[in-house]
Order: sequence, then structure tokens, then C-alpha cells
Amino acid sequence: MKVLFVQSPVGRIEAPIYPIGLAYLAGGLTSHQCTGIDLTFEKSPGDALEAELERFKPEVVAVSVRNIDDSSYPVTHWYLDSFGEVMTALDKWKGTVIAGGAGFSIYPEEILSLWPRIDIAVVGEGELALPELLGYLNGSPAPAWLHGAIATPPRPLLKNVPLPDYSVFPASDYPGRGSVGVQTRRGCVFNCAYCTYKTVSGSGFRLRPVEHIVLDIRNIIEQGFDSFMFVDSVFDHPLDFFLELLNALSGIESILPWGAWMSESVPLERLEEMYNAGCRWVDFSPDVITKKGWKLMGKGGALKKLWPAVKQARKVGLTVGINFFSASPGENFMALVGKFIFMAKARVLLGWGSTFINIGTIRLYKGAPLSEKLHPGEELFKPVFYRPKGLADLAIRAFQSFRRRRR
Ligand code: B12
Ligand code: SF4
Repeated sequence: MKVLFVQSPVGRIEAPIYPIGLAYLAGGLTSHQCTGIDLTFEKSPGDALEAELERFKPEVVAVSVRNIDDSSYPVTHWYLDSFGEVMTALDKWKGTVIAGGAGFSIYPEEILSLWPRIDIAVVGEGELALPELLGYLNGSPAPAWLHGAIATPPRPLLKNVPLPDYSVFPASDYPGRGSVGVQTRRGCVFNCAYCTYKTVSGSGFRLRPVEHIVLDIRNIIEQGFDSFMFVDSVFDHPLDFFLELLNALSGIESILPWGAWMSESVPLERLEEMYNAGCRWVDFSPDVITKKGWKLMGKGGALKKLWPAVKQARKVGLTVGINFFSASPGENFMALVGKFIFMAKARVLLGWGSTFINIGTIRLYKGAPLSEKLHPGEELFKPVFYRPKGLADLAIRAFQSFRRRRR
């Protein structure tokens, strides 16, 4: 069949992100004729899509909705406005529309009720589901996991997931640090109170065979990307897999610079090995700064390991990002002050231009434990935040406004 992959617009002030979700899907459709269009680059996404429909004449449009909003407080960007333009363009077209994606999978029913033009809404991972759906459109029996317009396919073992096909979206369109992702595991064993990851990808890690990861990275190098980023929840868990992967990365000649999200429990001596294997930046997400906040947030590991890990990462030459939340259960104004002090200390002592601190605000999503506690049964489709109160709210508004002006 002729399949057009469409990335619903994601870029605004942030750099465009390579649509790896669609590249993974394309990897599973080698017996079909596929091409892709990333509407992020188009001034008028609807017109650009209409032109591509006319040119390529697909039978199926597979559209990816990566983000529904940018989870930013107090000013939130709503990506579904531009997705609406995509849907309007598809209204006039006669083929089958299949939609899916990371943001989409949190709110499939809501998006489907706003845009009934979507024929099949896929919740979760699509590599093995999409070929089966195309078979169904070609006359094979309906998969058991297709319920009306909603498809909830089982989560695949990653050894069965084919290598991504990057040819559908040329690397040269996506310059910049870490604009392409590499995924080495899905799911997460941790229980952070605000997180939807377990609902979407499952509890417990599903690991990708290391030899597949190496082939994928070699392919990324050949395609001409200038760096990559591991998009896994926590790169250093489980430890055995982390060490095996690190060893394999060290053996890839001419590896590109890469980055990853780490836990504060990373064995310190491994940070230098990471640097030697091509790593150039790491991110930590402690989220909170007090023991009470740590416990209430359901974090694994230990807060006291954060500073030594950050210090060691800087010592071996890595650029470090540290992510906090402006408020969380058990933390408000004084904790926020603590986060600003941490920011000043880290930047002054460890390098102003190489240590970055981000203070975001928790966007509550359906399915996250904290949302179930505070807003039981609510959809939370339109953004609702775990907002800082009083002085903390004023401080974070001023801080974010300063950052927006600087950008
Ligand atoms: C890595 C990541 C990032 C990295 C990206 C780095 C990179 N080079 O790729 C960084 C840090 C830059 C980032 C930034 C942002 N991110 Co982010 N990010 C993620 C994360 C953790 C993984 C995404 C990923 O790469 N997955 C791996 C690929 C293979 O999977 P996938 O894209 O989901 O595709 C699969 C399925 O979704 C499905 N699928 C996808 N499309 C389609 C289409 C069809 C037709 C079908 C059938 C199936 C299908 O099949 C694919 C293969 O299995 C997700 C959380 C998550 N667990 O998904 C958040 C997530 C996508 N990000 C999110 C957000 C909010 C953002 C930001 C807006 C944050 C901000 N304030 O700036 C920015 C936006 C950046 C941008 N320009 O789009 C939210 C989106 C939810 C929402 N509110 O809309 C998520 C879901 C996290 C969350 N729960 O809050 N992000
Ligand atoms: S926020 Fe916590 S639970 Fe969610 S993916 Fe990251 S480590 Fe796992």
C-alpha cells in the first residue's frame, strides 16, 4: 500500500525533533511504498499536506501526534491547534487516516471525539500494529485489539521491533545537538508520582538487544546526523544492561557525540567511561530537593547522591542539565529557594556555561498516580498544573518570564 507518514507540527521556539516514532514505524513497512512529511517545517501545514496528498496519492495517512501541549506553566502552548489544521486538510481527502503518538496515546478518546476524521486511533506502540492494520485494510480479519476506531495493540518485545528507517525523513533537515533519538528500552521500574510513562509503556523495562542498538547507531552515523540522544527513561538502569551497552558503545568507531538521562545513583566511575564512549551531556531529574519531597514523589534512589553525581559528571567534562519542579507534595516556597540556591551553587562552582538548571511545573496527566490522588476520575485534557502557591508562584512566574524574554 502507499503510506504517507505525517508528523503533526512540533517545533516552535524549541528546535525541531526528528520524528523517530515514524521512522520506527517505517522500519516495519518495508513491503509497502512509504514517504514522509514533517509539517513542523511548514508555514501552512494544511496547504503543505494537501500538496503532498496530491503529489504522492497515498491510500493511508499515518499521522503522529507527539505533543498535545508543552506542559509549560504559566504560559502553555497547545499543539493541537496545528493538528486541527492537519485534520481539516484530511477532511477533503478520501483515504484512511491512522493516528498515534506519545502525546496522542495519553488522550486518544478526547482527540478522536474532536476529530472524528481519524479512522483508527492507535494507543501505544505501533511497529507491529501498523502492518497488521494495513493487512486488515487490505481484507485480512480485524485484529482482536481493534475496538471500533480505537486500537490497543499489545506491547511488543523489542527484539521483534525492526530497525528504524531514517530515509523517510532526511537527517539534513534536523541539525543540532541530539535532535535524533535512540531508544534502548521501554517502560520504567520507578514510580514517580507525576509520570504517565508506566501507563503508556508499562512497568518494568523491555530491553532492546544491544546488537540492534549498535546497528541503529551505525546507521545514524551513515545517515549524516551530527549527534544523538538516548530517549530512555533512565539510561543507567538496569545496571547490567547499562554496562553491556556502554561497553558496546565504546567499540563503535567514529561515534557521534551523544547524551542521556541519568539517575543520581549512576556509579561515579562510569561517568568517565561514558565520556570516553562519546557521551558529551547528561541530564538528571531529581525534581525535588528535600527528603520529604523525595519520599512523597515516590522517587527511587537517594537524593544525597545527586551533588556527587553532578560534580563527577562535570569533572569528567560532561555538560550537565538538572531538572526540578517548582512545587510538589511536601515542597513549596522554601524548597523552591533551595532549588535556586542549588542552581547558583552548581553554575558558579561547576561551570556557568556547562551546568544548566531547569525549573518546570508538574503538568498533571490522566493516569499518573498524583493526578488520581488530587483529581480522581478527571480527564485533565486541558492542562492542569500542580501549581506553586503564594510567594513561590510569584517567584516562578518571574523566573519563567525572564527566561521567555531571554529566548
Ligand atoms: C525523549 C523525549 C524528549 C526529548 C526528545 C529528544 C529526541 N531527540 O527525540 C526532548 C527532551 C528534547 C523532549 C522535548 C519535549 N517533550 Co518530550 N518526550 C520524550 C519521551 C521521553 C520519549 C519520546 C521518544 O522518543 N520515544 C521513542 C519513540 C520510538 O516512540 P514514540 O515517538 O512514542 O513513537 C511510538 C508510538 O508513540 C507510536 N506512534 C508514534 N506515532 C505514531 C503514528 C501512528 C499512525 C501510529 C499507528 C503509531 C505511532 O509508535 C511509535 C513506535 O512504537 C516522551 C515520553 C514517552 N515515554 O514517550 C516525552 C514526551 C513526548 N515529551 C513531552 C513534552 C511535553 C515535550 C516538550 C513539549 C517539553 C517542553 N516543555 O519543551 C518538548 C517538545 C519538543 C518538540 N520539539 O517536540 C510529552 C508530550 C505529552 C504532551 N503533553 O503532549 C511526553 C509524552 C512526556 C510526558 N508524558 O509529559 N522530549
Ligand atoms: S519520571 Fe520516574 S517513573 Fe517516569 S520514566 Fe522517569 S524515572 Fe520512570
